[in-house]
Formats: sequence, structure tokens, C-alpha cells
Amino acid sequence: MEGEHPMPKSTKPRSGKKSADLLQVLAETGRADPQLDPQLDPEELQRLYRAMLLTRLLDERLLKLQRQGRIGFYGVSTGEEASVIGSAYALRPEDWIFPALRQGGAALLRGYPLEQLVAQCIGNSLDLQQGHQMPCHYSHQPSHFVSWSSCIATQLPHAVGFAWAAKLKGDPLVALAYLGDGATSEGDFHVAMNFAGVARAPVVFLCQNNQWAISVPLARQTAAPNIAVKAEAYGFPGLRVDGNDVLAVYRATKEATERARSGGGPTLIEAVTYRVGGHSSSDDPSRYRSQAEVRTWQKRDPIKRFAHYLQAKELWSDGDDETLRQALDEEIGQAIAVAEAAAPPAPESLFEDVYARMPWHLQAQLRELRTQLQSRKEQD
Ligand SMILES: Cc1ncc(C[n+]2csc(CCOP(=O)(O)OP(=O)(O)O)c2C)c(N)n1
Repeated sequence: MEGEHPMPKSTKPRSGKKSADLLQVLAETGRADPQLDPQLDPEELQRLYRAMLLTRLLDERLLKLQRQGRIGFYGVSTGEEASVIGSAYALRPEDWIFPALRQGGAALLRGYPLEQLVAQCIGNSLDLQQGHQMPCHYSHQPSHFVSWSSCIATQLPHAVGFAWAAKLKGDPLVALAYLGDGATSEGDFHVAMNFAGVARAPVVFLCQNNQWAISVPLARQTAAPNIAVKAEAYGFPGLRVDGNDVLAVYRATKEATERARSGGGPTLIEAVTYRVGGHSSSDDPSRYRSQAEVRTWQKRDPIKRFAHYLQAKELWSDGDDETLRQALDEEIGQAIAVAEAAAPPAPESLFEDVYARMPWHLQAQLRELRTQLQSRKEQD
């Protein structure tokens, strides 16, 4: 399989070492392996496609908003939509997601309202977090989507703790923890993987190996032949899937989550994909990687591949695609309009959502703020 999915030079596993096979359901032409096709029904397939396309179009619009100074920061998931949507789709509503930077599409799939996502990037009063978090660091309790700390890999021990608690309580829940290839070099990765293995916690680690951690290529991240192999040292399965193949990602995650739910313990899934865009709106990737490498991966676009599959099944046409794109563009435009119309957060909200019981010194500062706001009002 490895030969069918060649990687650019800088991201190739070391020669001479055998790496695990890559699970692929869809060939790059969109042709499905009949033995591996999960046989989702037409509505489900179209829902997956819509979610991937929404993610792509939303990323394009929000990055433009950032360039226009209308939001402060943004991180796209362009090229990684199959890894995000295929894995999130494998969960049950009662399961929980511990995301990293690029999983906003998963939150939307699970019911995060689009205008609230945009408002989160702005940080205004429509934002559930009232601007307390960095833009693009979403959380939405009803979707079981947990807030992320920018400190790389910290979500992994959180996910394991959650999963272990669920196991102790006898709740049949699974935690899906997302991470990038760079996160595998953090101490928290080892802590989480080790503890998950020992406790046989119902957690699935979904590593989007997008080949880069800002400007650090995979070849400088690890001397191991791949990321999936690391699971072996912790005593649980690790597997590699084609991260640009939504059905392969879905299939692998479904198997892993159901094994976890039935007491079979954790799994590490390495979704082999590529970060087509910059690391974030603050990054210029042309300073450290070649356009030829980017173009190679752009040819493996996960959305186009899935569209070919749907077309071959006569579930999709170019006309359907155009109609959906227009509808999504409109939906995004409306969400932006609603989000931008919201007022800034109330100054007092600075004091909310940190302590269950506010300490005395913050109570004093809050009183002082209120007095100042009142006297300003009287001056106006
Ligand atoms: C502990 C820590 N070290 C460094 C950083 C700076 N930093 C932010 S994102 C990032 C790279 C993350 O790469 P990866 O885990 O591969 O995820 P990706 O962004 O590629 O999805 C780094 C080093 C950080 N946020 N936290």
C-alpha cells in the first residue's frame, strides 16, 4: 500500500524500515474496495460530503476575514477534512471530543451552531466563551466538544482522565482525542499513552499526521518509522490510515471506538494527510517547504476523491455540487452577518467562568469595575 501512496521526500519513512500498512478504502480515483466499503446509506454519505465541503468553504472565508482584520487568528484544516469528519462521524452523540486546532468541522457536525463558531473567532457576546479563549479554540458542551489549551498535547491526558473516569463509573462512553504529529514529541503524549494502556481506558487517539508541525517536518519529529508504531510500546493497537480517504478514517475510527466501548482499551490511529495551508494565519509556509510538495498533496484532495466515489454511485452530480456550494456560501455569509452584529462581551464577563466561587480579591476588582463603568455612564 505504501507504494501506492508515495510521500514527498522530506516526509518519507526512513528507508530500510518496514512501516505498517496504510488502510485505504477509496483509491485516489474514488473507486472503493468492495471488501472494505463501510456501506453507509446515501443520506449518510451526502451528510459526510456536506460536512467536509462546509469545513473547506468556511476555512476559506474565515481566513479572508482574518486577513481583513475582522478576526484575530485562524487555523485552517484544508486537506485534512476527511481525517476530521470521518473520525468524528464514527462517534455516538454521547461520546466526547478532546480536540486540537483543526477540528471545528467536527464540532459543526455534532451541532455547534455556525454563527456561534464564527462569534468564537471574533470573541464577542454571541461567543459562548465571551472572548476568553483564543480564536479557533472552540468548545460546545451540548456537542460534547471540550475546550482546547494551545499548549500542545495537554488535551491527551485530559481525554484519558475522562475516559478512565467513564470506565470506573461504568458509563459506555468513548473519548476521541485529536493531535498532530508534532504533539507526539511532547511529554504529555507519553503520559497519556502510557496511562491509557495501563488503565485500558476507552480512548481513541487520532493523530492527524499532516507532515508538518509549523516548520518542523515529520522527519525531524521522530526517528521511528511512523507514528502508529509507537502504540506498540504502550501495549495497545496502532494503525495507519489514509487520512485523505474519509471512508477509511471512518472505518478505522468506528472499529476503534466500538472496541474501546466494549472494554477493549485504547487505539492510536495515524491518519496520514497533509497540511495544505499554512500552520495558521500567522505563518508563511513558503519560507520552509516547496510548492512542488504542496502540489503533490493537493492532487490527493479528500473532497474531490469522495465526490468521485459519490458520482460513481450516481448519488452526486456537478449540478448538485454547484447547488450545495452556493447554499453553503449563503449559510456561511448569514452566519458571519449574525456573528458580526453581536455586541462585544460585557466588561464584567472578564470575571466569569473561571471560579465556581469568586475569590475576595476578584470580587473587590469587580466592584471597582462596576463603579467605574457607572461613573462613565453618568459622564456620557
Ligand atoms: C507546549 C507547546 N510548545 C510549543 C507550542 C508552539 N506550537 C504551536 S502549534 C505547534 C505545532 C503543532 O504541530 P502538530 O502537533 O503537528 O499539529 P498541527 O498544527 O500540524 O495540526 C507548536 C510547536 C505550543 N503551542 N505548545
